[in-house]
Amino acid sequence: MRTLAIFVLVAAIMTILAGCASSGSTGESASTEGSNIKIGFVVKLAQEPWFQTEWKFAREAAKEHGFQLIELEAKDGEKVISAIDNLAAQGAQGLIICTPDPKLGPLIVSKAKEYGMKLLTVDDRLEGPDGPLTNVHHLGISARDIGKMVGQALVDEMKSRGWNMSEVGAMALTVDELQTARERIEGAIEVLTANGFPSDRIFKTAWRSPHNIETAVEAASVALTRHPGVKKWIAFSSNDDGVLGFVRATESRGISAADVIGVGINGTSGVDDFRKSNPTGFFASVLLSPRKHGYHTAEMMYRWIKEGVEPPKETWTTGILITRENYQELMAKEGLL
Ligand code: FCA
Repeated sequence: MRTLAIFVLVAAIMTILAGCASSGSTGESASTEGSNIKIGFVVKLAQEPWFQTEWKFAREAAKEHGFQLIELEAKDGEKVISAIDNLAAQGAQGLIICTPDPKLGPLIVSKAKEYGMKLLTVDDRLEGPDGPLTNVHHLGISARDIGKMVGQALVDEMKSRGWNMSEVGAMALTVDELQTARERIEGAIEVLTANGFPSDRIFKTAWRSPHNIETAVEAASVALTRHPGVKKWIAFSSNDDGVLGFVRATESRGISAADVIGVGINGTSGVDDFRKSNPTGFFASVLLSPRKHGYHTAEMMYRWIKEGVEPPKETWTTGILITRENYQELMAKEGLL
């Protein structure tokens, strides 16, 4: 009896150890037998639901085509270097990356070249001293158009609430070092001002890295303190998290959700507010397509390595507006619920 108990215990420990070993820290997904194609997918901020969702779809492509996906996070230049070295050591032939800093462009290009890895950037474009590195294959969003959608959604909702624009404050949490973020903000401002929103009531506030909800709350709180007289707010940023930070900051100051209209971009974080039983100041988001950014990029890289099919130099994706009224249907269509 005692021997049997020890045997069961040892077997249980071995099972646990085997489980730990197979869920290695790089988060590799299973590969089909025989396939030796390995693709690294490096993102700048793994805690952000957007990047989790990109990975999830990339994993689907890996499963379907039978290649190995290696998921890594790189929050700064040093991490980018070690991630690429790590991928090379594992024999990866392709690198898909959303860089933590576009200025790392020349370094990333030369590292990929050194290891003979094919390179595809996603979301954030690499930059050199003279601007975007347009000869690196890239898939990103049509940032200015999506920014315009944000602006239009804000205008429409101000109208439907009967707000007088001259009494409203517009808060923009900005990431000026990132081209796609700049264009999103510019697009929104263009539509707001074209519809008569006073430009001197648009308050831009820098959102520092890491760009998560906490840092957005900090930036927004400071900015709110500077404008105590503003009673009604609209808010926009480069993504959902910036707007969610602003909304949380208004809540902690007791500003009513009825006096806040926030419109985000991504959909993947903002959806949490739509799920709350009472509406918050997070009114809408432009839902992007993480399937295209994750599955499609991984598949393009796979075909490039396997069949020599070069992806298009540039791919620009679009978005659709979601609110708490329609998000379930629209996100389900994207395979997101
Ligand atoms: C940038 C943003 C992300 C997402 C992506 C498409 O990387 O930081 O939140 O919007 O573009």
